[in-house]
Amino acid sequence: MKMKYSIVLSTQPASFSALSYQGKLDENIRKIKEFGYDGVELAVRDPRLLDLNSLQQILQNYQLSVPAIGTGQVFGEENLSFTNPDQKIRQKTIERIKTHIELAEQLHAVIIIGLVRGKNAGGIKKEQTEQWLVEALQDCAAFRSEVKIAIEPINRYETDILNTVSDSLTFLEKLKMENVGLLLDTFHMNIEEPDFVNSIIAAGEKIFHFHVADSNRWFPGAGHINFIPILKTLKDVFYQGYISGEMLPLPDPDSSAKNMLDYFKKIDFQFN
Ligand code: LER
Ligand code: MN
Repeated sequence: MKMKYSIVLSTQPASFSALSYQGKLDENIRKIKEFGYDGVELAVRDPRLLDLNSLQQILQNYQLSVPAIGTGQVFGEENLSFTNPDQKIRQKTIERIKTHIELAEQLHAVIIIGLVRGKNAGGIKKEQTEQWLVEALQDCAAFRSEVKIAIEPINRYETDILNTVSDSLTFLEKLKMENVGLLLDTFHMNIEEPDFVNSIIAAGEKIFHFHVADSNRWFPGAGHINFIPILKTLKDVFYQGYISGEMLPLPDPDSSAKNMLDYFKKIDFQFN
């Protein structure tokens, strides 16, 4: 089985550092295609600012799909989250994410729930925070049951809600929504998981999307993560989705993008 690869492009300039490309959709999507990627993951702050027709035209011209849509900028740039103690902000966040879900429906993409879940706020019980998160995700998941939503376990330095695969799987059991699964990211896994292989096996068919970056968040091959067992285990659990590069654009965006694909080409042939 040939793995499919994608890389992150932010549809607008943003402050998050692990973005390979920002803006200039036509030019950047053309490059991503030329490098040999199968898809482009879009990071979108506000879908209403996107010209969907022209985006679809560009995607069609270069024959690239959109495996996933990132939503972290909703929190990073606007401080909106599902667990803000202010009910109006929680509601505004749900409404915004529903516009992402409508976009995902058009593009057949998975919706990523990363930092938009927020953080535990001072003076609020953790059970309350979790309940707000459950309610928000149930609302969003029921809005379009055919759109998959992927919760990303994120390392402890970025949030204190759902850091590990194990906690996130327990959370999914509470949520009871078939169209909600997980996004595993090797950068976060390297910090939080006891073992890459066992965590991928535990998540199994709940893995809806997969981010890669090496231990230093550079392209795979630039740090000390061993991607060979990771790739092998994704194949063993019959992962059908994309391997998506969410990495620092270093030493420069194009070298990083090319190096990631060269690296995976080198290790992927071993399993075919
Ligand atoms: C987003 O996919 C991610 O991995 C987080 O580090 C966002 O800060
Ligand atoms: Mn990620």
